Amino acid sequence: MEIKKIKRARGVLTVPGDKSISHRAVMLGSLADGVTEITGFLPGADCLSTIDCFRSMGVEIDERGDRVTVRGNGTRGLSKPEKTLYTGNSGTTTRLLCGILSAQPFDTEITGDASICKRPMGRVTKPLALMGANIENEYCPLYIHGSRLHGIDYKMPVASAQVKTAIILAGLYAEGETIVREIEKSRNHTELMLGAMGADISVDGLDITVKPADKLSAVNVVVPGDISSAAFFMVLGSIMPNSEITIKNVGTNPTRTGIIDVLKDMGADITVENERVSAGESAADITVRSSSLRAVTIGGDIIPRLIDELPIIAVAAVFAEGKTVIKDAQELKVKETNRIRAVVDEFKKCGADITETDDGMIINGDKPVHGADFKTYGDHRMAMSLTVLSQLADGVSTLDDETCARVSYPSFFDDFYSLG
Ligand code: SPQ
Repeated sequence: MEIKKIKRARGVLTVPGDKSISHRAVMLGSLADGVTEITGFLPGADCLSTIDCFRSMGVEIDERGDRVTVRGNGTRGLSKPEKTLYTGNSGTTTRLLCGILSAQPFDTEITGDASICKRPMGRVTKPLALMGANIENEYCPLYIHGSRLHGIDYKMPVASAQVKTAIILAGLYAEGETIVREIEKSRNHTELMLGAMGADISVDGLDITVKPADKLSAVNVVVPGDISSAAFFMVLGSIMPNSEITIKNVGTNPTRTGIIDVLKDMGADITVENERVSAGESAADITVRSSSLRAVTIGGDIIPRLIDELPIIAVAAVFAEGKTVIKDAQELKVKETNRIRAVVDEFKKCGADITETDDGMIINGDKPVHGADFKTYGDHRMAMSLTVLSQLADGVSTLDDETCARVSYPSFFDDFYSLG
């Protein structure tokens, strides 16, 4: 597909619901007693995979675009699926399911697409095995034999919300208390939602303690817009001359707002207004106007707060004056594709001065860049980052496969072209 150029980037947008919160609302709603009404749900391919998996286990879920009703079966009410659970492209679905399924009184199989089959699952199966879980394989397909679990005290080797959440979910079923100790704070949507549903969960700095739960109480979930989707427009609006983009109702949970901090450090003109909080999740309207960006160094404990935004932050760095260093981001290698290698290889095609490092990349910005024929590697965040890069580069660019954007942002191209 050729990326058509928009003449300006001005307007007001609402991005679709937060992917991480949408997954958790379906999963925890399925395990709760009562009816969970979800508004602002993300009807992207990944969250639809989560719905399919829970339907296969007997949960009644009515999906009407961004409104979803989940009639929970209770913590002990899932039934054995008739066939292998298919998680598509979704790491979140696959890893979080491992935590829940390892404690069920039945066996299950999980698999996903070619990308999922290459993503490491040992990071969840190993701590779950310490709890007594019996999961065959460290890559999909996974064979999960339902087992009796016991609590553990686990220090996480990586900063990962998916690993943390898989252990917490297993902890709901385990005998005794489960403690997860993070090395850096990762997104905390699970902790907030479980707390709202009445689970006995407490957080002390980087340590989370969860006790077994016989019952979770359904709550209605209002999902804010996904800051990871808003990020594409925050970067576009910062760089394109004469831009002014307002993105309404964006989730601003502090475990997710690293992109705002970094863009502000780069000199971006960003305002965050009308902040409000619902069930512990904050949301606000974000306005971004054109500015001149300067290079920064990004590393350390901010990385988990912006891990999914690093490809679009790399686009910002291409147009920023000076040398941007992204470090401590080796987790990017195990996403939908190796996002360090993919960003470096693709950005080089348009003339960007970018070098791969062991744990990130170095970008010498503010050099002329031209259009190119880009590959997305079937990765939604690559497709959308390359679209913004194509818009800002001189000349014509194409993407080999833009359809993967629907994993997290089905209306991305409509919203993008609506600005021009
Ligand atoms: O679900 P999936 O495929 O892992 O999606 C990604 C993404 O870019 O959308 C990562 F590839 O987001 C993860 C994120 O990187 C979603 C997530 C979550 O909802 O818990 C946590 C992060 O992953 P991790 O490995 O750091 O826990």
